[in-house]
Amino acid sequence: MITLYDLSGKNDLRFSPYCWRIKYLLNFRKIIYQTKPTCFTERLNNVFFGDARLPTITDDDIKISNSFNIAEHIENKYIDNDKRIINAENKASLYFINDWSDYFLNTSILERVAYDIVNVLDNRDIEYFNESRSKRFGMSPKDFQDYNLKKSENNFNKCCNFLDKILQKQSYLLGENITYAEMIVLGSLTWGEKVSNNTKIEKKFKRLTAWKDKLAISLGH
Ligand SMILES: N[C@@H](CCC(=O)N[C@@H](CS)C(=O)NCC(=O)O)C(=O)O
Repeated sequence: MITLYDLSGKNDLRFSPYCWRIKYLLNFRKIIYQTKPTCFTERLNNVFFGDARLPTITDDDIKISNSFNIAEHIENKYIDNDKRIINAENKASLYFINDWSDYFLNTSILERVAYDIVNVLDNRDIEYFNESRSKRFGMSPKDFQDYNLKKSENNFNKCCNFLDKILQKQSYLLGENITYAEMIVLGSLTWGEKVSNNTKIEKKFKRLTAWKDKLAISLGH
């Protein structure tokens, strides 16, 4: 049985974009799994994790980290070759979407939610988060979010616009079928929604909204 070490916050809120990618894939595949709520500081200095981040899974006697590697493992182990949604034909495109989401979509979300995250953290994580993120942003999470919300450009809307444009041409991000690209992007959008009200998708992005609603059924979000 798969055990997923899943980032958790206050009141057991699960908010990691990368963990959601894996939960959406497991739901889509109807694979039974259990989650172990894990806060940031439980991962730190823990020999079980070492350098590994969340999500980390164990599956029987193996341990895997990094959402893309975990997704590949799940597909390769549990799904027949011809039905896999990560395969030789689409892997390069999936790498592209994965990196685009991490560098552009996730950054555009973080700009708008960095301080709101503090309010949903497990109490044990607040000091660690403030210190590590202040170092990364060069300012406190509060100043970082305030600064970005005041900017005239809204990078999150730019990303929504990009996704909406793709979905005007096709039903799913890579064509007419669900692939792991759906889980990647939906995981990021879910992260924003779980922690803040600042990344609601605007009504004008009709195709993106319809795509998200449609996935609620197959991915259980
Ligand atoms: N590229 C990795 C990123 C994983 C990642 O950064 N996870 C975050 C949680 S959302 C983490 O574990 N952060 C640890 C920390 O900031 O201390 C993946 O796709 O799994």
